[in-house]
Formats: sequence, structure tokens, C-alpha cells
Amino acid sequence: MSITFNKPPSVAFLTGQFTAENVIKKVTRSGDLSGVFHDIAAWQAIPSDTPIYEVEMLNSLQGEGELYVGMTHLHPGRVGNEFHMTRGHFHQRREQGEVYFGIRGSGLLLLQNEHRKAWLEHVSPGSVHIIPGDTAHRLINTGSEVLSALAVWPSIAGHDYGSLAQGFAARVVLQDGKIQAKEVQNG
Ligand code: PAN
Ligand code: ZN
Repeated sequence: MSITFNKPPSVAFLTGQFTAENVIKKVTRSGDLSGVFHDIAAWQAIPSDTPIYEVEMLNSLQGEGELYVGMTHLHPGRVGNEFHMTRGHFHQRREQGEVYFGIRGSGLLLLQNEHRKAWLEHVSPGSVHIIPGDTAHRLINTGSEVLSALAVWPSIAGHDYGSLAQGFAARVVLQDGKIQAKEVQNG
């Protein structure tokens, strides 16, 4: 019997581009992000087909014990004074965690527990983020280039967006020329 050598997928560290077979790409556009940004008039002024972020997923097994691997590319920009961000979610299986790894650009990872306590971590090339279970997560691009981050999470985790319908407990905005995190009561 001979041992086979499989060719693994690879990621370009500078750009976050995957080289692999069967990469699945999902584009999230401005029009998909209803209710996400605080300034509704500013959001409505943006063409609804404007891409805000893309997620590329490697082909991997599904089921108990298996892992998904995805790369998020979040474009720079603001809606009103609020920086571009992902929708953000809890995992449907609340106890399931995730790891994010910063690849390109600079931004923040907004984390929030079930009691609406929120905190932030700086995302930069090489930063490692261990997202515990029971913790909602959202990427925010506060820089001027694309923010790319690799994510690895259990395939059984699932995404729960509905529980955050009232929004996260913090918003990150440009105010007085500075990046500022503001606590908010209701989205
Ligand atoms: C990531 C996110 C990705 C897009 O792969 O799904 O950054 O964010 P939203 O799903 O909130 O739109 C992840 O956390 N997966 O579990
Ligand atoms: Zn997740």
C-alpha cells in the first residue's frame, strides 16, 4: 500500500485569497443589511447592490465534529458615521465557539454575551481571536483597506441572526475625526 499526498488548499497571507477547488463565495450587499446601520437615510442613499462583504468558504465535511473554514473580506467605508460591518450573529448552537485570525487590514471584532455585555478586540494581520460559546460576533472595518479575516467554526454551529434583531450594545463610529465605540441601549 502506498501513502498518498493530498494537495491542501492554501491561503495567500497578504490578500486572504484562497487557492482551492470548489470555493463557495457569498456576497453581502448593502440592500441585504436592512436594520443593521444606525443611520437609515445614509443607508438608503447607497445603491442596494453595493457589495459590503464577501465570504469565501472552503469545501469541507459537514456534521458533528467537522469544521467550516471561511474568509471574510469586508470592504472599507462608512454608512453615515458608522464603519462597515458584518451583520453579526450568535451561533444557533450557543455553546459552539469559533476562531478568527486577522489577515489583512485593520478593524475591530465586536463581541457580546447573552446579557448584552459587549467588548472589542483589535483585528490586524496575525491577530488571533478566540470567540467563546454563547458570544455574538461582528467584524468592523475601521481602516482604509479591505479587512480580511479567516474563521474556523464547527459545522454544526449554525447562525442565529434573529436574536440580535435589536442590534448590538455598541456601535463604532467616526466622530471628531476619531474612531469611537459607543454604548447603545437599543441597537
Ligand atoms: C463568519 C461570518 C462572516 C459573515 O464566517 O459568517 O464573517 O458574517 P455574518 O454571518 O454575521 O453575516 C462566522 O462567524 N461564521 O460562523
Ligand atoms: Zn460565527
